[in-house]
Amino acid sequence: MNVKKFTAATSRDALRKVREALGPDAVILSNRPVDGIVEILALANDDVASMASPSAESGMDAPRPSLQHLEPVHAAPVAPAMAPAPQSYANRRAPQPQQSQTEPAFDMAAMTSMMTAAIAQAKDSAASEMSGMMSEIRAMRGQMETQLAELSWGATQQREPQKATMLRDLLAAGFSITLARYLVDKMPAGKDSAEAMRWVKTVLARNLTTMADEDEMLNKGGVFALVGPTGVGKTTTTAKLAARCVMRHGPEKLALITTDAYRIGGHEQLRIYGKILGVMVHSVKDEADLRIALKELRNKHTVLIDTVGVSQRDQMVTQQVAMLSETGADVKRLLCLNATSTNETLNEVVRAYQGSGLAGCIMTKLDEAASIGNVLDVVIRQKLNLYYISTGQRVPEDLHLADRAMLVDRAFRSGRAAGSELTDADLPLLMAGMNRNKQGEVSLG
Ligand SMILES: Nc1nc2c(ncn2[C@@H]2O[C@H](COP(=O)(O)OP(=O)(O)OP(=O)(O)O)[C@@H](O)[C@H]2O)c(=O)[nH]1
Ligand SMILES: [Mg+2]
Repeated sequence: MNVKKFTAATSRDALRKVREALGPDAVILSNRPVDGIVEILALANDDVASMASPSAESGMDAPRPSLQHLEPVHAAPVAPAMAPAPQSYANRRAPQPQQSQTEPAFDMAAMTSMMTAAIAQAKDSAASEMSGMMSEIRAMRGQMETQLAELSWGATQQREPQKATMLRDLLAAGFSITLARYLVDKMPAGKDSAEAMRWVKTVLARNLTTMADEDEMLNKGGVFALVGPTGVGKTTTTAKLAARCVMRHGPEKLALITTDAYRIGGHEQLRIYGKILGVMVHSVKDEADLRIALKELRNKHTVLIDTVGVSQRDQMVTQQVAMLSETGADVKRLLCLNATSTNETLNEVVRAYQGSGLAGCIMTKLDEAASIGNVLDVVIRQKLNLYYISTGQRVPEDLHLADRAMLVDRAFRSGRAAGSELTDADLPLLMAGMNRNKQGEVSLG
């Protein structure tokens, strides 16, 4: 193999020299400016061809650097357009030429490209190592937080066992971990279990807002819409409320509206109740209809709107909220909360139906609920005004005013929810888990 060096003032001149000496098929090994002139290292095409069978020329022991490392033409700062004819590039892919010991520039080029490749590889592996380390650190941090929380709860259990008992009772009653923990954290130390229970019940009852005065509500009247997911008892509760209004003011002062115009027989249920009570039932199908109906009925003392049930996960909820808010009348929305639903579902329901603000809520199906801490929790934390509770299907008997102390008492009497199977050993774990996926904040008075 015979690597030759050519120098000239310009690349064009240097290439011309290469062509003259080695022919048009010469292979350019490097092309770079050196001290203001251009230096080209080139190989005759015949030499490259002979390298295809290196043993014939240089023997088996000769070192064979890969030709890929010897491709400085593109890397060189001189324009590649100046390189020779394309067929010669193909030849540069011929396997393993012998390295010339007499040409130091040859080694430099190989070294440079090897170093560039090595640096790029090192950068890649450093980046992936770093991200691996970061996720390990995160995992370790999570574990440490969990263990610290476990330890801290373990210590609390030892130091103040009545706090742990109280926590278990709250969870057993169906209250959320967030609220249970908040209460236990705030509970003054040194109470025995009876005192602790009294304290918790007092705080819960104090933070449960109920309709201040039914007489005032019934006497004042207005437009009320019962809203909520499907089957929670809106129509039944509307009928119960209608009966209460009729008993107070007679049937003429009341009007009933149903927005259930498209389900087969949708409005029939309310119509039957209306017939029994002697109250007209109006059926509306859209916002325009509702506007007209409310305008016509503006002389009524009370108007009750029974809405069609919409899942809290349905986009229709937003439309319904808008429909009721833009009627021109002051429509107070009362959300029916099914006491048998889970805490998470009820929170979702409130969020979906909140809109620009709910006037209040009605707890339904309390008779069917195994524990009622879940629904009390939502009413307390979302600071909803609890108008009534519904305890059965009978119209009008099964609708009652909400008695705060009675409801809180009942929560602890019947409470056999998820927390009921918890043991002392489970509590630290539960608290630690909660630490990691922090739920909504609580603020009670
Ligand atoms: N046990 C019990 N059942 C109730 C209560 N309230 C309503 N129901 C029953 O629940 C079922 C559904 O009640 P509806 O009043 O039709 O419910 P809705 O919210 O109007 O339902 P949709 O209009 O379909 O969304 C009926 O069988 C009611 O009798 C209650 O407080 N306790
Ligand atoms: Mg209904």
